[in-house]
Amino acid sequence: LTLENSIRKALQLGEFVLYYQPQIDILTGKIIGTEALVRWNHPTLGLLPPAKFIPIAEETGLIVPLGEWVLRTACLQNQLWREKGFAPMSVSVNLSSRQFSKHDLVETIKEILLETRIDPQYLELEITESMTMNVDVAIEVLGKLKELGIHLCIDDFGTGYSNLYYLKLFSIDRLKIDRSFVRDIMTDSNDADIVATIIAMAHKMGIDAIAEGVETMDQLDFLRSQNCHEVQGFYYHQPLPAEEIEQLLARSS
Ligand code: G
Ligand code: G
Ligand code: MN
Ligand code: NA
Repeated sequence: LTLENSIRKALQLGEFVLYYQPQIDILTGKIIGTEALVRWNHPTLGLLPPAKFIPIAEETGLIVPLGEWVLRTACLQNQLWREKGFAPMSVSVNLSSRQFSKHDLVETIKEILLETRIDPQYLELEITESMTMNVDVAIEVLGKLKELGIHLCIDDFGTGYSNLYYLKLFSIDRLKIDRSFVRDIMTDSNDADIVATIIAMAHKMGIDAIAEGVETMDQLDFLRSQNCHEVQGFYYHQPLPAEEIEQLLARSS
């Protein structure tokens, strides 16, 4: 069996699973959202990280059905938590450029919103600047997605070459500061300056900033001092299965 066929079969057999990494408001300590991160619960190889199958899924186009499954599952789970009475929180879903070139992305998302009854403002799509997409198509598609009321986030902010161009072109709600900058905040003054400047720029533009890869209290203190109050990282939580997120929510409510 080729890896391509294995992925196709795994989709049919329901072997993919979503983990969710909490996003925390450091002022309240509360979970304000999660990022959905896919894993493959492989029958013989165990739990496989995205790096093992997303690149092939992208090459073969299987990212389209897989991505649709991720979107539907993440929205359904988020709405389920809402209906169980937990405080509303957002769910962020990573999008590959291949999903953009597929013309019915907007229709698919419309269907998923209706079907899962998630309030669109609680769905955030994470796009990266490395996404090699046609700018005209992107403007059109992202514009239509915004009209649906969902939110857009630039992932890995700072690592691509056209970050600022994206901010200019698209109506972005949030940017996620790449963890490579956060990692060395305390030891590299260039990284500290870059992070501080990204946060200030975001605020000036009315865009939220979230820092990813936060692992230490020092990093947290620095971010707080720069008025960045949304963080994601091992300092708080690793990506967790839905059941464990639910336990966290139950404990904090
Ligand atoms: O889960 P992990 O922490 O190993 O994630 C590694 C990367 O895999 C993430 O940075 C993200 O870009 C990618 N990834 C995870 N889940 C998805 C998904 O559902 N779709 C796409 N396109 N990428 C994902
Ligand atoms: O940004 P992207 O969508 O690529 O990223 C999510 C990835 O980042 C996941 O693979 C997740 O496991 C990883 N991650 C999340 N928090 C941390 C952290 O605090 N430190 C490190 N090193 N990686 C993290
Ligand atoms: Mn991401
Ligand atoms: Na990232």
